[in-house]
This record gives sequence, structure tokens and C-alpha cells, in this order.
Amino acid sequence: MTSQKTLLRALAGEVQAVPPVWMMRQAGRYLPEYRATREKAGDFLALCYTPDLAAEVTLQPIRRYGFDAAILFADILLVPQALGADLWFVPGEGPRLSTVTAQGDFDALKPAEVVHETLAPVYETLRILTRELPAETALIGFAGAPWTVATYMIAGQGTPDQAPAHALMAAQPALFDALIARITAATIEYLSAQIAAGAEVVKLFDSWAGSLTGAAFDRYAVAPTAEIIAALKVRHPDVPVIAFPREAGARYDGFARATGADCVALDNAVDRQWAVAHVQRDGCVQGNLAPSHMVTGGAELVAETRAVVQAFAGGPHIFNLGHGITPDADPANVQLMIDTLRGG
Ligand code: 1CP
Repeated sequence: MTSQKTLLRALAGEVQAVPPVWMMRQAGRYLPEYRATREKAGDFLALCYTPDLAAEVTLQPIRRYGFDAAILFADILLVPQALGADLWFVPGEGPRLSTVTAQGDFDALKPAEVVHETLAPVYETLRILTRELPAETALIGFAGAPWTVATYMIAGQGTPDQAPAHALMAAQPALFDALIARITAATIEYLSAQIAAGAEVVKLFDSWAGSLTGAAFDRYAVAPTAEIIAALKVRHPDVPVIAFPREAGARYDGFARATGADCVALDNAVDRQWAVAHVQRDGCVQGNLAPSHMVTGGAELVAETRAVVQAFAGGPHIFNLGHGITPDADPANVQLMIDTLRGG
């Protein structure tokens, strides 16, 4: 039976006159109601681990804009925490973690099977959402891809060039491979449990895939993603997977075929005509509108929204940004984008 959910239809390959729409980071600091709930929670991690509040912020952008999909409110760094890393957020700066740079650090990590002990509240958030979402809204679960999660576990924070992770890869390849394998196994556990709790689609965020080149891209962006998708497809063959190898450039070509992803999310650096010929030929694509338009708005936002829709109109397409919406975005611009999409 064809789903009434437009997002699931696009993921099944259907070409729709009006593409389904959602936004990366749609629950976030640009929304006053998010800031109010976050204040109530205390800090960011408390928000992630309090199911009622995490479900509330997931629902806020659905109520305000009627997006075609809701994305679970959580963070990719909950998996390292579930594996035993210390995790905290420095206000105004970002995440901090205890690091994995020596065999002893790795040996202290927990096995993949026990991540559910820490992540159980996330599954409860999904169960709440399955009850509270409108019937036409799809529910997306997610995790970080192993390479991106590893960059944080090795450096202990975000790093523009991921240099510490590249250094460990070169200096201690066996340790690096073991870490990727542990994250891969934990991610299979985590996403399987998200699906069991109600996620209808899952997305893998490989935000730092762009710093992998050549054989390293195959080994650490393609292979772990393919392994996770293959394992999920055994357990849940009907649940589509979106992969986001951000800034992969020419390596977007063939990524869906090499990994088994049902949809590939495009960052805003990808040329649209190129993507039609080299990525959309393999199936559904998502994304590409530059998040900066949500700050600047106006005629340019309208024109770019139409350009994205027109470029991808010949195949299955999910409208989205090329990366997350930023805290300085104007909520009115999001409405303008949606009116442009749905109103013509
Ligand atoms: O201050 C706040 O309120 C926290 C800001 C914030 C938010 C809203 C962080 C901290 N995480 C999140 C939620 C989040 N993170 C979601 C929720 C669903 C959504 O609405 O999209 C998702 C999918 C993520 C994924 C995530 N976290 C990624 C991958 C996607 C991407 O943006 O590239 C990454 C790299 C993270 C790590 C992270 N968490 C938070 C920050 C500030 C960062 C980035 C740190 C860095 O710059 O390296």
C-alpha cells in the first residue's frame, strides 16, 4: 500500500509535484519556543535525555510549519557517551569529550551491546512521538556515521580539519580501525532500537566525510555506512536510510550504490545539474538549499527555493537545506520557503 506520508513516498522513488520538506536542525535555537523549553530543561544534555521535553521540541517545528517529517531530538554524541566517554557542553563553544588516543582509552570503552542502558530515554522519546505526531508526518531517527563520531571521540571536541583523527589513523591504524568498528556496532544497535521504538526512516550524518579522500573515503566513509545499512536491512528491510556524506564532492557519485542508501543528502556546495546526472540517477536526493538563505530571506530565498525544486523535479526529491539551519535564522523565512514550495 502506498503511504500517505509524502516523505516515505519520495524515499520509495515516487516523483511528486510538490516535494516533501523538512530541515536539518529544524528544532533549534532559531525558534523562541525551543529556547524556552531548553531553559526549562537546564542544559542541552538534560533536554536530550528527558523524553517529554525532547518530544516537545521535536514537535514544535511540526506545529509551527507542518513539515512533512519530524526528526528525533537528540545528538550524534550520545553514542560516545553510551560507550563510556565523558560528554559535556561548554555554553557558547560546543561539545567536549574525554579522548580516545591510546589503547588503554579504547580498552576502557563499553561493548556496543550495552549502549541501550544510556540511550533508553531516546527510545522513549520516539515512542511518545509515534503517538503525538500527525498521521501525515514521518518520523526520522538518526545517528552520526562512524568517521564523524570518531573525529569527536579522538579530538574531544569539534576540529575544523579533523587533524587529530587523521593523525591517529596514520600513527595507530589498528587502534583507529578498532574504534571505527566499535562505533559501527554501537550504531547498528542504536538505530535498530530507534526503529523498534517507532522511527520510520533513519539518517546517518557524516558531517566530516569531506576531509576523507581516496582510499580513506572508501574505508571510513563508504564501508562503515554500507555495513550499518546492510545490518539494518536484514532486520528492517522496509525502513529507508538517508546518508549524508557532507562535502564529499565528486565522491557523491556512486555513494548510494556503494552503501545501499535509499537517499543521499546533498550539501550546498554540490552543483545541482551535476547532482541530477550523477546522484539522482541512483534514486532519491535530499537537500542543497544554502542555510544562509534562512538568515537573508527575500527574493533570493524565493528564487533559490524554486531553483532547487526545478532542478530535481525529474526524479524523487526531498526538499531540505544543505546543512543545519543556524541560530540567527529568521523563523519568518522558513515560512516563506514553505509557502514558495507549496504555493508555487
Ligand atoms: O545549544 C543548543 O541548544 C544545542 C545546539 C544543538 C542542537 C539543536 C546541538 C549541539 N545538537 C543539537 C541537536 C541535533 N544535533 C540534532 C537534532 C535534530 C534536528 O533538529 O536536526 C541533530 C540531527 C544533530 C546532529 C549533530 N550533532 C551533528 C551532525 C549534523 C551536523 O550539523 O553536521 C553534529 C556534527 C553534532 C555535534 C554537535 N552537537 C551540538 C553542536 C554545537 C555540535 C557541533 C559541534 C562542532 O561544531 O563540531
